[in-house]
Amino acid sequence: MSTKLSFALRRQFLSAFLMALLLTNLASVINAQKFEPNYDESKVPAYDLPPLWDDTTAAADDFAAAWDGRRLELLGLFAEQMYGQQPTEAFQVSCEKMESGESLNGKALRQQYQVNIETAAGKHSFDLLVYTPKLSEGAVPAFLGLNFYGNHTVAGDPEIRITKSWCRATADKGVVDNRATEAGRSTSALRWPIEMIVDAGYGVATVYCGDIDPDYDDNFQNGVHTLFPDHRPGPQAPDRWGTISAWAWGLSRALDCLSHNVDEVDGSRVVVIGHSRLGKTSLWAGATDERFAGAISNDSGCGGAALSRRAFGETVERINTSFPHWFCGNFKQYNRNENALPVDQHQLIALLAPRPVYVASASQDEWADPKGEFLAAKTASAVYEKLGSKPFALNAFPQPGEGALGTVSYHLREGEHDINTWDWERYLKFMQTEVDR
Ligand code: GTR
Repeated sequence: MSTKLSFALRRQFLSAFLMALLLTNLASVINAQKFEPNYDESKVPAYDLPPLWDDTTAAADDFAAAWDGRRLELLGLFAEQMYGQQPTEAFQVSCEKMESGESLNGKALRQQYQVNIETAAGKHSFDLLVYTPKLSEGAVPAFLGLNFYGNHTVAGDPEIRITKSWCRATADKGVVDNRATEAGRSTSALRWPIEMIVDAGYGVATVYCGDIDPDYDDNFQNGVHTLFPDHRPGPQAPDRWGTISAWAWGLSRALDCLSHNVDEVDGSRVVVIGHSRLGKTSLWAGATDERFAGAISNDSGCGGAALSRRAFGETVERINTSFPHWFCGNFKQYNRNENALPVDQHQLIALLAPRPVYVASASQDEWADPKGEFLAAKTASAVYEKLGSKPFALNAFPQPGEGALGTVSYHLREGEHDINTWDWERYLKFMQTEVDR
């Protein structure tokens, strides 16, 4: 081939390539522009919520016994249509103490464990960081929650092990080339008021979510998914477990360790807590694992506490597009088709009953649909009432800065999408009045 001809070909190839690139970019710009969140209450579509229970359950002499059956049915639907099925294959968990020491001027005991999970396919480990009050007699109730950027971000103790897992690139969390560094230490401490929790007499334990399953779409080739290659194999399996389900399953393995290996924590009084995507996870963990004594969902929004059918702020289509790995393939059928969903999030909250549950929103966090979160909690409370709890204390959506404690608790913090001391003060009261009694 002459040099001239090959040059022309290359030029042709280059312009075709550039055109393709332009079109792809254009498509994603159009896609991104196409989504206009609805923040207008009058434009919320008409909807009927799927019932908490059916007529047979309602007519049963023993509601609690009938609810057990209905609960399993709903749990199955959520697993199949939304979060994906967790594996049922055998696995082993071991919990190795890696480090311990005093913290907070001797007020707290810090412990670090490596939780190892083994199956025929291999081994996967993650770090569990635990703080408990130093002077407490016996085992204490504790909060367990995932964190976004590594255990070393929640407190300043230089002994906290730095994760080697992939981290989302965020400069102010000290992440360099998707890896955590020393610079990230204590950068999320405002979200984890450890001293306040320990002073109240409780423990707090955390795991980096990315140590369980990295938060990006890779067709589930990493994290705990790799331990179960035969479980819904192939990315096309419509009920393959998504990342939220994997995180929730990891929280259960952390609970295995807290219950069996950490003497300072009372495994029967561990409340699972999470903010935002990790709040979606805390609800699903509490639903799938009845050993959790309660659950707290902070600003969890779409796919968490907010009713999908309201399509207010973030919608099913939007979340499935931005985060295709969070839910299972089946959930994509409900993009712009929420009314076809056989479940909605009030039923997810009801799966916690009769265990205490706390749903919290923030007044400026419209993307997460505070009112949809409130309505889901209020609606779910009917199951709690049937099972013997006092009625939900709020008749109407509260003003910013207000809320009410109960077996189903709710508050609307004034401010943005976040979790802060104001939220935690209420979670501590919830722990005192609803769990530690
Ligand atoms: C957003 C997402 C929300 C929420 C949030 C978070 O981008 O749309 O559903 O999960 O992230 O986790 O911070």
